[in-house]
Amino acid sequence: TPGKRYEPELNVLPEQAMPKAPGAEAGIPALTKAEAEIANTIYFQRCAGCHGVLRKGATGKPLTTDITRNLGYDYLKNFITYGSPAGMPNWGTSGELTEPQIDIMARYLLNEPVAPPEWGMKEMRESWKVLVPVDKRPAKQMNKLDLDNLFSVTLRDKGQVALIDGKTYEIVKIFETGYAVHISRMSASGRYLYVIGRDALINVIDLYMDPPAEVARIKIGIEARSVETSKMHGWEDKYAIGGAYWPPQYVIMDGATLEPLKIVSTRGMIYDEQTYHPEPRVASIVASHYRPEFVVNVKETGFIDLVDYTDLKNLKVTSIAAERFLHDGGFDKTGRYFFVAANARNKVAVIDTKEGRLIKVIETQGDRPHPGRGANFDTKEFGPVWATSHLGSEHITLIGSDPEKHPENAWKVVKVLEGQGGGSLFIKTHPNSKNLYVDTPLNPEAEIASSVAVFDIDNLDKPYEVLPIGEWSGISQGQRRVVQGEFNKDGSEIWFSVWNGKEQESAIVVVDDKTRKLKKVIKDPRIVTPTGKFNVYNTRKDIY
Ligand code: DHE
Repeated sequence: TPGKRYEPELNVLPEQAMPKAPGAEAGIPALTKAEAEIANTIYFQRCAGCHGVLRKGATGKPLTTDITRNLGYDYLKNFITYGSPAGMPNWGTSGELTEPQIDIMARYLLNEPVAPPEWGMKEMRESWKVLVPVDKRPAKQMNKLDLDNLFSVTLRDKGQVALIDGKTYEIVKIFETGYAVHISRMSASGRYLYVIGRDALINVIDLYMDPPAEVARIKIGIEARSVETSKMHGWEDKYAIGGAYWPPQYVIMDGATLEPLKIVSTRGMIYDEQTYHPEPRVASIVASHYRPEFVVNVKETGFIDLVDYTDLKNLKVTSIAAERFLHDGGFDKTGRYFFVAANARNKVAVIDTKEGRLIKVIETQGDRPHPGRGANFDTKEFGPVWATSHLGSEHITLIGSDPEKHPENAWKVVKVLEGQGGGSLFIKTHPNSKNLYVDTPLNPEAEIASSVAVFDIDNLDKPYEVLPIGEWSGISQGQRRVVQGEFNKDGSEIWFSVWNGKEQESAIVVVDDKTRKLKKVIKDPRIVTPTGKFNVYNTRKDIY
């Protein structure tokens, strides 16, 4: 139905995506149709992000039946229950999956994966809804908010984002979004806020309205992680782009209405061995400031596609062979060079977005780099650097990023720091800050997961200070994972999420950057499972 609303509670796989009751092969335990539906939903919610819909593996190991049938039912059941030090969560002992659910999942993995359906223009247009037409929207900002200092905060397990005022710390408004909503990105002008859920639902919020309101939405696939908007001078706010995990594709849309204009499949050959991959998922996307192009990172095939949006009919895509398992990344401080982590390859690829070419693929000397957007700062010794922390080790890698004034250091690992441990996801600083903050939310030690390490940028050899953010939150129950620092507009404060279980209290802890002391704890019963935070100004200007 055209304009159908996609409510968060409907955010399980659509009916047609459910696998048929698998035909029992000799010795392979079958699932009833009801069990297959449960398994498919759990797989989508918990497993597909790392293992892929077709189970060919990426961040997680491949789980195709040639492998799972060798491992056998008991092994799979134990593995799901207890997890592994290599990063597989302990779904059973953590209480997130019950024993009957684990039994179903172990049997499910012994059966062939069933590909969910495709999602083309017809499905996109049916899901597309303009809630406020462009001519009914205000011509200028109608509210009194300091738009540039708002934060869009992911309330992960609620399928919502909270708009929080950066000065008063008040919640301005809460918006319903897609399932396990993932990231927020801003249009170049700062007017439109785009949010994408794991179920590939994109909502666009008009910050000029009083109060800010959702103005359009679309579902661009069945699973997705990334959304971005055109930022080139002359093209501000014109286009949005969404990248999907399933089907593996990206779509260019009208920026104001989300009308889908052009869908491009990413299926194709792996960059080096040149064998076909059926599920090359779209990971991070950034918008070039130097050319009218989107930089689209394709995970499994290892291509970085520079998508020229000036002529959608005669679409020009520069496909750069980089490295497999591209994931997240960000610009250097000039906005010209883009660094992206190929995390399962321990590498970072650097692109020159002005010249549209690969500069180098660099080994990071740590295990699975995971920068978020990374951190840019000037060092006395090496000049400007871009830095990443790692998922699998304590290393923080600094890469020289100034080929003009410091050519001897450019695109080289100039220094490796040691932080609190592995399990880091995000690293952050700000042009006005002298501190480098490193989180470790996935570290198995509760104390490390609930604190951050701060390095002194002017004296990187000085031991880091540990900020006990979890303790500062005043919350005593739960896991208190501290995740993703995000600065306010002027760089005087950094906000951290204290990410707890859905039924437990969570918080946002604001740290004064100069003194590294606690400034404010934002608590509200509506702040459930906060994770990513996106300051409007820093996000639209790519400041990090
Ligand atoms: Fe993310 C960014 C994918 C799990 C919080 N995450 C990204 C990006 C990708 C991605 C491709 C880059 C988007 C861009 O810049 O265009 N994330 C994935 C996964 O596939 C993965 C590993 C597993 C999954 O099943 O989804 C995953 N991510 C998580 C989480 O569990 C996190 C910690 C909590 C949550 O909210 O789900 C999480 N991811 C984030 C955040 C960003 C992000 C906060 C943006 C960081 C930024 O500063 O830009």
